Amino acid sequence: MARGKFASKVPNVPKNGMTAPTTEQAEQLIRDLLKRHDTDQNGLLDKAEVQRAFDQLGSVFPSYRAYRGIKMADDNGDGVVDMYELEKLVQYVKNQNYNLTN
Ligand SMILES: [Ca+2]
Ligand SMILES: [Ca+2]
Repeated sequence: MARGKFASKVPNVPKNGMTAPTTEQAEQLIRDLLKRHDTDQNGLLDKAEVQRAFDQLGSVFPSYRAYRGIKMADDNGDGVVDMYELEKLVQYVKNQNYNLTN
């Protein structure tokens, strides 16, 4: 692992000026958070589970975000996010710039 590479990456700096986690850290935080919300542990995130994840992230419209996030990530169109589609949902969440340090 070339650790030095990360130093040249500019992380998303939130407007409040606090130090943001690196992109990789942020993605890992989001991934962990989403997986924790697979409450029935069937390896799939349904809308209710994704909605609770957005709720925890502080989304004002967790229901809307869950709908949009699943629509974007759901490659096979079964209405739930599997662990292969999870990475797309991670990207979606990351692009919303939630404060992940809470
Ligand atoms: Ca589930
Ligand atoms: Ca799917």
